[in-house]
Formats: sequence, structure tokens, C-alpha cells
Amino acid sequence: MKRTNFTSALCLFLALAAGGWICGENAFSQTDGAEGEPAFGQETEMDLPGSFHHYYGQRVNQWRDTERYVAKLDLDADLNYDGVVSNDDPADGGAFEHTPPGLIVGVGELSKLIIRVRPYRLDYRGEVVVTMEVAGINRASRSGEFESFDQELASTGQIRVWSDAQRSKLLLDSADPELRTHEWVADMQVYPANLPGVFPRLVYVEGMAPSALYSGDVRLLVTVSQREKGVTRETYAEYRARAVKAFRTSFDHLLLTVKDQPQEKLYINNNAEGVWITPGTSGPPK
Ligand SMILES: [Ca+2]
Repeated sequence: MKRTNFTSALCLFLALAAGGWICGENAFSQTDGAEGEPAFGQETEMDLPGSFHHYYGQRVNQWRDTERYVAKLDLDADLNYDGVVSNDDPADGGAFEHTPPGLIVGVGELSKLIIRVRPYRLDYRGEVVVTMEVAGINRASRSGEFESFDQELASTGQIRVWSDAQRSKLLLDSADPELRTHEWVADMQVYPANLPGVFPRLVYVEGMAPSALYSGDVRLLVTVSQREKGVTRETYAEYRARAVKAFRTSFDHLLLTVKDQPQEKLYINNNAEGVWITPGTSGPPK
């Protein structure tokens, strides 16, 4: 998404929320949250997963060069709280993913996220890797980064990401430094057959601790990248620098806000798809 669209969406949101606030640069640094609500904070560099992220080795103005992407990737959520995650509903994606509050989950509540990987290129060697990573955003700082992990823990909401609604496998925990990144690796033997079990089609995010200071203070980033066998996340930048034929990484991200209580829902199908899981259970609300 281009920055202009992002800013426009923010202005629209702010205009609605603040009753005609004049939007300028750093508009939401001026805005405080309602009573008892986390504040809006300011737009940060972490709101757009662009050129600042050295891991991906690409620039913001090259986003639309689909020719060189290895695949397209979408991360979708029920951002309009109607019990359906729809790829066709603008209210379930786009700017709503990237603008605070993002997806609101209650403490103990699970919400289903859908991951869509669409292969573009088959002529590659090595591996295609889907990576999911979680980070807290410091909305008191333009960079979005914290000075330390302890400061991040003390300032942001906490989420976990699970493989399924039964919480069988913990994939990510924003408060555990060992569980901030998860990779699914498919080598050229199986990609892009879209085999079930190779890449996740869905995961569940759980609210653990409320976003105390700012809404949209947790970011879930999903990428799909191509690399040679033996290359790791740590050596990826060096690999990209020497690779003769390397494909561009695609990404999508979602902002999250954790609240004490679940967001009110207006289900259009009685939550039949189990998009939302009641706190303390592994099933949909009764
Ligand atoms: Ca929806």
C-alpha cells in the first residue's frame, strides 16, 4: 500500500474519530485516546514494512514490481467483526490492517487469520520460505522501535499465535524473545504445489495482555521469500547481495490491539466459521 493511501486512510479515521481534526504530518501524535482507551500514538516507520527492514533488501518504490516476486502473500483478518474473513470485503483488509487499532482481540480470545500464498514464479532453485514475525511498535517514537526488549514488554500489549484453535502448537509469543519469528520452509520439490501442510492456510492469534498505552502497538508481519538451501534469516542479506537470480520478497502485515474485553461482534452467519474463539475455550462463542 502506498504511503499516500495510508495517510489518507489515517486522515479519514481521524476525521471521524476526532471530529474534523486537521490532518498534517505526524497527525496522530496530537491525538489522545478516549477515557480508559489506549491512545492513538504517532505513525511510525514500522507501520510500513518497507525499505527500512534490511532483511528484505528492497525499497518502498519497488513494491509493485511483481515481475520479480516469487509469490504474492496476503494476511487477512476479520477486521469488521462480522464473523467472516473475506478476501473480497475491503473492510477486512487494506488500510484497516495497517491503521491503528488494526485487529482488536480480547485477553484470552482467539481470532482466525487467513494466509493466502499465490505463487508467481516456478523457475527458482532452493527454497521458498514463509516467515511470520511479531514486534511491538513504540508509538512514542518516529522509528517505532524501543530502546530495549524490557521497555517493549512494559509498554505494549502481548499476543500469541497458535497453529489451531485448540492451541496445539505455539508459533509466536511477543513476550518470548525465542518465539518472535517462525518459518515454514518449502523446497523446490514441493513448492508451488500448494500442498496442505506445507504453508499454513490459517493461524490463530490470542490476546494475552492489554495494549496499555497505544492502540495498534503490536505488528504481525508475514513474508514469502526465496533463498538458496543453507541460507538462513541471518545470512539472507549477504545472500541477496551475491545472488545472480534472486526473487523479491512479498509481505503483508497486520496491526493488533489487545483489550481486556473482546470487541463487540455483529455476526452475519452466527460465527459458523469459528473465526472468533471465546476466552478460556477452544470453541466459538455460545
Ligand atoms: Ca469480516
